[in-house]
Amino acid sequence: MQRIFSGIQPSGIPTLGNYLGAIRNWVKLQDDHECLWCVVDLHAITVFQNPAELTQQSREMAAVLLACGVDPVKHTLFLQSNVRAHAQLAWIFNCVARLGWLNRMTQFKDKAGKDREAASVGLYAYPNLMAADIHAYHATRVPVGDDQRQHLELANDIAQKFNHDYGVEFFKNIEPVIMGPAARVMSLRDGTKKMSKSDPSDQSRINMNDDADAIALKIRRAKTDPEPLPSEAAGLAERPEARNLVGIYAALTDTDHAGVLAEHGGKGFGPFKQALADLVVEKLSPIAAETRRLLADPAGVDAILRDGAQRASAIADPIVAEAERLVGFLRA
Ligand code: AQP
Repeated sequence: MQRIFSGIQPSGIPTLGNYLGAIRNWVKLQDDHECLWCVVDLHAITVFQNPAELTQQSREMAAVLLACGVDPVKHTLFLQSNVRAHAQLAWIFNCVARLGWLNRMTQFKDKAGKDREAASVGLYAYPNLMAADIHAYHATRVPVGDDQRQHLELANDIAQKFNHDYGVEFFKNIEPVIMGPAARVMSLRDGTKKMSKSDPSDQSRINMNDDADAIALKIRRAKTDPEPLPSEAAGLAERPEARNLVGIYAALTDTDHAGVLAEHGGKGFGPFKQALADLVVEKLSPIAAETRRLLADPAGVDAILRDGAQRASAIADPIVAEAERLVGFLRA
């Protein structure tokens, strides 16, 4: 069975975007892969996080993943900071990766914005840590959105350079797993920006713990245009907000834009938003209820994460110890 690694940052409450673009796919992959699911708190602090909130968000993220169907018994669910191997290997990779390679990473440019000098060094070196996350387990498959492809190519460049520099065939080539048509969920306030858990506006996103009223209100207030829905998918081309709402509906009913428009084309946004709100509530409320049940016993969630970290360390520690030996570190 091929080994999969994937991570999610506890930088806020997970959103409908994280669910449709990542978590839901993770659950499907569990059927025929050995999976390591990681709450990547080391990545989260590349942007400042309030410490108490980070602690709480890490536990909540784990609870949401469990509530969505992540299996912590057949697979492994853990916190990145609880497995030392990630940071240890990342340092070696900081010394393998070249500045020129990182300078080409478009996500850093996007996330750092105009004031690059003020971005943390961690945000810049983020792709090296991501490479370490994967290579520490000799994972060969990584489910990613399109925005992460460049980072995976870098992870392969790092593996090749390490292998070349130390004259070994140690780190493996990684393949991206692209899951079906890209479900990229956009902000409810701006159809050209992706929905993000750290967006300052809570109205821009559906949180996985929003209740029915909050979901209905956010969808009712979602930005749209004055035209009714088109009857053909091509009619969504220049209408990012309409396309986003139709895309969410399609993803939640496992159909495509055309399938949704066959039913709702020609309707105004009033009735369509009502139908969408009902659908989102129907799909998310059982997950929110299960998340609340799990969080009522925080020690229980922590015990699952502790067990996961032990099992993850049992895989990663020997691999990273071997990488250190290859580099020439004396284990005195
Ligand atoms: N809007 C989205 N639509 C589809 N997929 C999405 N993902 C994130 N946003 C959307 C996918 O979720 C996974 C985990 O993401 P992450 O937490 O590691 O970082 P991110 O992509 O930066 O997610 P956010 O929510 O936007 O976090 P912040 O606000 O902290 O930057 C990834 O597989 C991602 O593709």
